Parts: sequence; C-alpha cells; structure tokens
Amino acid sequence: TQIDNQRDTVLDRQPAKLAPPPMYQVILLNDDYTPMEFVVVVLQRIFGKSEDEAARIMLKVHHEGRAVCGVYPRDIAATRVEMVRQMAQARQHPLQCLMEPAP
Ligand code: TYC
Repeated sequence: TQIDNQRDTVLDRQPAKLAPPPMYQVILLNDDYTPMEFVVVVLQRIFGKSEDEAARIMLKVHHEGRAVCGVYPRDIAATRVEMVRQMAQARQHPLQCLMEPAP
C-alpha cells in the first residue's frame, strides 16, 4: 500500500551505521605564570600522556602559544576542559584550556 511504501522509505533513510560523533580538540594556552611542571602533571593526569609526551606538549604550548592535548567527542572534551580549569583554580594558576571543533 501507499502507507507501507512511505514507511519503508522512512526506514530506508536510516544509515546502516551511525555517523561518527563530531570531534573536538582540547587546547592548552600559554601564560607567563603557570609552572611548567604543573602543566606536565595536568597532561599526565587528565589526558593520559606519558611524562615525555606531556613535556613535549607543554614545551610546544610554551614556545608556540597553544597546542592540542587531545581530540574527543563533545562531552568528553568538555569534561576534560572543566577538569583542567578545576586543577588550575585549586592551585591558583592562570592556566587556560578550551575546546574547538576538530577541522
Ligand atoms: N610559560 C609557562 C612558564 O614559563 C609554562 C607554561 C606552559 C604555561 C604551558 C602554560 O599551557 C602552558 N612557566
């Protein structure tokens, strides 16, 4: 029937697999006051980096002004941004963290 055909058309519009979620880069910004060692610890604790990788990212921020710490679905990125802000606030460091849509 016409109704059945309309229903099938709607069902057929569903993709076979879900599209991957939009991804967001979590970015650390440089400042003149946050200790390097604190930034390294943040990258290890919140982003699961090794000490060497954390030091590499910290130095990239220090020299270039910003660097990507990780790329995640929106809610995970937002949670990690908030965790960085809480860690920085707890130690009274001005460390800034933000998220941007991944290109
Ligand atoms: N520029 C800071 C200093 O010289 C170190 C630093 C690195 C701060 C990375 C923030 O996201 C940052 N102590």
